[in-house]
Amino acid sequence: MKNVLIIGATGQIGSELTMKLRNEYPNGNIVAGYIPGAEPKGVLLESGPSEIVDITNPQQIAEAVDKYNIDTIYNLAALLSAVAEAKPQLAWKIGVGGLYNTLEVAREKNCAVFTPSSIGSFGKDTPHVKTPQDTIQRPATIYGVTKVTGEMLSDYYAKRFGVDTRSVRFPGLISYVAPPGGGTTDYAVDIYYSAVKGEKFKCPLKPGTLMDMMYMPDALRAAIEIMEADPTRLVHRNSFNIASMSFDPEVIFNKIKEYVPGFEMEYELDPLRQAIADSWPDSLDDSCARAEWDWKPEYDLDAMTVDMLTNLRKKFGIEKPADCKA
Ligand code: AKB
Repeated sequence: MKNVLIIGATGQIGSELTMKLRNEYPNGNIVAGYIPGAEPKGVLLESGPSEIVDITNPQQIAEAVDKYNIDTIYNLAALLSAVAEAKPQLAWKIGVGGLYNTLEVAREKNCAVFTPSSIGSFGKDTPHVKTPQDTIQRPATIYGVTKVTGEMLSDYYAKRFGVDTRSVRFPGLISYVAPPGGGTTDYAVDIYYSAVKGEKFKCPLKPGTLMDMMYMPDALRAAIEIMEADPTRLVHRNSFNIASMSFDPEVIFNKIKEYVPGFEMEYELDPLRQAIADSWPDSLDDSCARAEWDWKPEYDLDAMTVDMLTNLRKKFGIEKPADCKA
């Protein structure tokens, strides 16, 4: 990778991935693609080039690729699961139409393409515990339908046209930098915000709802390592299970309470998010990613909790109370 276009560069993953790529590839063009209304700001704007690239507009993708001699595209444009249920047509237009536009530009201009899939690509018929790499994928959400379609279309472009498409299935991503919007796993981000602000957390999912989660630094590393992986070792491409931790609301609440003893939580269930979460795996088997490109997470729940609490306190200028350990 040298010259990289990130489509959706101001979103939850994009804003951090763009900065990491700019730090790791200082001699390349790392271009932040954004849509009007979601302009890059601050260091994201100042540290490198940015261009309006609406994924539903193939000409804008092609022009950015030509202008910066792009060799790799990170396609991060998507509506997350709960929002996608409210706008299924738009979710398809961005998730599948946008991917098609990206793959066509990549085919014509010889770019590699990363498109994240998700634990949302699985459904209720999938084995839920240690979900295998290759298994049943019959999701009931439009988000999942776009992700499975994306995995298949990306594999098709690799086999049929030789486009270097690669992907990982992200679990719920947790970060203190950009807030997520409209996901089913987002409670696991919001809970940390409540803990540092001294608020009682209203949990939208019931106890026992297990899902895979990952701290953002591991997710960013995965997105770069899969694109740098030796292609001769890859048996799979679209898309690899990756995992680092699996927990339910009680487990993350009790972990935070170890550091913030006065923290409180109550349940206020969101039926849509609960139904989606119930259809998703409890935990993924990521042994193929470990074997084919040496994937290995660095953060567990404890290390992530300390880092989240410390950085959110810094972000909001909140002093650590005397009874808190982080
Ligand atoms: C969501 O909850 O929609 C996402 C995901 C797991 O893909 N965070």
